[in-house]
Amino acid sequence: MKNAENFYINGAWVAPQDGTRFDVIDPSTEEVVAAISLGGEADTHAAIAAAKAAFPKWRLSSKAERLELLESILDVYMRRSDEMGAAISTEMGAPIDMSKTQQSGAGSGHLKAFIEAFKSFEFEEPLRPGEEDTRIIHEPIGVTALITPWNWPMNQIVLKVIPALATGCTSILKPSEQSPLSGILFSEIMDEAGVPAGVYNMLNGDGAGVGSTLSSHKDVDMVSFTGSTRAGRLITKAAADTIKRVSLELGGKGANIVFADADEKAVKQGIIRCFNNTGQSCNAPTRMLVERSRYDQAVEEAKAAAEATSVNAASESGRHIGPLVSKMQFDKVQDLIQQGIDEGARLVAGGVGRPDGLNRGYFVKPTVFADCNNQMTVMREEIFGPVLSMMPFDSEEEAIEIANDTDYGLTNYIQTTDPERARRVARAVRSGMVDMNGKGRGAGAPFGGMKQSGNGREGGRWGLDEFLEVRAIGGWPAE
Ligand code: TXE
Repeated sequence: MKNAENFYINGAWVAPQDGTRFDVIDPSTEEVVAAISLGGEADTHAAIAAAKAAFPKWRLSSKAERLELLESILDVYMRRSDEMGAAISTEMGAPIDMSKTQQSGAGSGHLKAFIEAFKSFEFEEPLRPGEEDTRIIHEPIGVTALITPWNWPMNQIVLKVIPALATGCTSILKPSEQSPLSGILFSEIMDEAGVPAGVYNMLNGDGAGVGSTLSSHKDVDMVSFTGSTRAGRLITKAAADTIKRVSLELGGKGANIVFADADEKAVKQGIIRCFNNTGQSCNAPTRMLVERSRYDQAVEEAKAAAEATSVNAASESGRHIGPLVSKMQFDKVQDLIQQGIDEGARLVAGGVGRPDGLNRGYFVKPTVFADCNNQMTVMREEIFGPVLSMMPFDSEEEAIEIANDTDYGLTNYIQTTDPERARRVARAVRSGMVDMNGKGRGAGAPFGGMKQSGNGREGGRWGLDEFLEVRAIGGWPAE
């Protein structure tokens, strides 16, 4: 990749001023596939200065001009979408076919949804009909720092960069150091699409260096972050002195409540959903709560589905799950599986160690624990691997109580054929999102969590709102 060691600042690819070298490792082979640079203070300050200088003009750009740019980004993105899928597959281990469809497709899907939301978004409006003399103006917040993770790299990058651009903000993207190749490719797409100099900037770096400098800098008006709850706390603290806006999308520990009357495929679909992307999704349904009369059968179904899940290198085509992203995540997941065993959860599939025949790469066995209780570590911590934890429940009230007994509140799942109960339970569980009976939410629906899962909402018109200040002006002269 030709720009791997450079940063995209002020409309040009520039060599780092005080960067250090960092190896990108293919998690399927553990081999170094590229070298990038991690920026230092001088690089970060240069990116912030470029975004600050570009803001006064970009803030005043017209809606038509911005729409034209968004459409041009979509065109270039679609042309390079397969290349994007390949880059993501190499850097974080998503199987190539899945990466081209789901990983890269998430980026184009969000882009399209933002374009639609943007077209109908009113940046100025009266307070209410008949009160035209109070004008409400939605204005860009200013310079934004966008810090993204490695698990769905393009999903997260598009969810932040595009609304920042569309609302008239300028931005500095810091992709995860674990998945920098897709961020570099995305910056090439932005450049090719004609984004004005300084309006969008990108530099690689780690959290402690570039991430914390961006978070604490007085010229950055907002940080939008997706990643661990741990890093979310550090960012919030680093940002506190400057009173900037901090929008967070953090971890999750979603419950999947399976009632006895659920569709017969509910358990199998729950496993597929939990293991997708090798379990590295903040909204994965990782706690399966099953009504007691169906529980034993569900455990058997889960065991069979886990054993039927194939694991293979990211470069292989076909339907399988790939490795975890890094040695660190591999070690973390192995420890958590061992902890599940030590705390007395019943291991029904998988377990510690690599799957047979895969001696290199960060591969994990698809694992199912049964007979858990909600105090066990495997029920409380976000594991971020292909690990499902199951427990039975006796009543609707108990299921809701278990689902809500968590520090997280991102997504919950409900499986029932009783529409009354579906509505009742959906209202009772405390999470930003609920998916029922295998159906997803529509394009552009708001994505985000409650409690320690975060405080922001991304996607569609809600994603645009995040990057806007709301101003109220009284005595607005009639037009
Ligand atoms: O994430 P980090 P890690 C969860 C998941 C996973 C765990 C650890 O449970 O097992 O986090 O993953 C930047 N200031 N999620 O350690 O550290 C970092 O450079 C500023 C959930 O890889 O949060 C990268 O760009 N930035 C999640 C980004 O944060 C900092 C997605 C994510 O890295 C920083 C990923 C700091 N002090 C992991 N420290 C989700 N919500 O989907 C780190 N970063």
